[in-house]
Amino acid sequence: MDIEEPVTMNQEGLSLPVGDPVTLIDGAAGTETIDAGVLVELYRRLVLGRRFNQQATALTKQGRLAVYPSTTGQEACQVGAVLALADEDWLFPTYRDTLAVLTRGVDPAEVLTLLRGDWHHGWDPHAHRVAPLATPLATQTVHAAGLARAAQLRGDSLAVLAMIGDGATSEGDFHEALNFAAVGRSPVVFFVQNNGYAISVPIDKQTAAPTLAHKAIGYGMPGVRVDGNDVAAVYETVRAAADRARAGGGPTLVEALTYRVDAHTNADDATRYRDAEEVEAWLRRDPVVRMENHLRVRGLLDEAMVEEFREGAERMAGELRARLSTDPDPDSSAGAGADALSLFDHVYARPTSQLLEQRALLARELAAGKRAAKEAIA
Ligand SMILES: Cc1ncc(C[n+]2csc(CCOP(=O)(O)OP(=O)(O)O)c2C)c(N)n1
Ligand SMILES: [Mg+2]
Repeated sequence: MDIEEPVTMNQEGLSLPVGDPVTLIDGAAGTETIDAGVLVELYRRLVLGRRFNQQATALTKQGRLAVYPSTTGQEACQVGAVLALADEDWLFPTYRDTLAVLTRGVDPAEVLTLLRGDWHHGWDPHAHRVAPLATPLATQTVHAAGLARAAQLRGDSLAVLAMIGDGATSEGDFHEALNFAAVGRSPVVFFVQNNGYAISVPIDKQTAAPTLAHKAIGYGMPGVRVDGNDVAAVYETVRAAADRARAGGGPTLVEALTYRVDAHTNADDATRYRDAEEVEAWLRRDPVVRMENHLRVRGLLDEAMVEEFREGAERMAGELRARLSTDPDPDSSAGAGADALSLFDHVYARPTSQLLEQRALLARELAAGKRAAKEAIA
């Protein structure tokens, strides 16, 4: 059977993402088109991010954090993509994107609230236009596409950055979100951090596509590959995609090539599924060192600035350690007047009978617990 006429696409001029990923800091293009102040700020944020990861990992060892998915090695992705956003834009992060949330301006202790094991996620999403960290894979992509569509219908000019891992691109939600955003030409930047693994599953077991960026073409949006360990390249690529989105050009899929230097979380042993040489090779492409070297060669960074940024990161880490080393009171963590029963407050606008039953059960348990404690003291 002959294949008939080619299908007419709604989008003109889409081409497959072939060739090398976008690289600026040690590529031919260079960083001259980016403001020097922005470049230095990108580096300062990388230094803060590296220290934030070290501190959060230490807090898991002290039992102060329940779990921490480290972004060591992926700092350029999270810093570059978020600094590329405008104030009016929205960010939809995953559990791995704590540094992205920090870079958006959320208080460091609030960033870690969920990972501390609290029942709420810590910050007001509207204050910085940052949605909660999504643990169920790819669910944030449909929320992002929905918010972008709503903004379009209301006539608000903004872009939405939906962050996602390589493994999560196999979820149905990812497909639905890309399709929905492309059909509506909604202002979304889908930003995949391809760090090579979904826990122990390597990327070649995840997809048969030549690259993750190729998937964009099937939905009718551009797909771009970028060096995810080059903070300037990530910044420029996401900035261009977000500008395009705000101008009505529709969504873009960006695949950033990076590496998760630490294990999946503190509960994982990565030596069981990858060898030391692979890790070493990526350490030679460390995003913080690469940017530092680049800025020094360009004469934009000196020893005093490096020292100042390190001291700033040290102060942030010290304050974070102090704040997370106090014992949280589980009955008042949601603020004044809140207690364990407030768990039931935000489930439904009108609680179901089962929920009311469960609430009453917990209320009886709590009262019995208090009585028992009083008797023990008496
Ligand atoms: C719907 C769903 N299925 C399974 C999981 C369990 N899970 C947590 S992280 C993870 C791997 C995700 O890998 P990737 O998307 O590459 O992100 P990374 O952790 O590498 O940043 C899996 C399978 C989950 N959280 N949600
Ligand atoms: Mg991954």
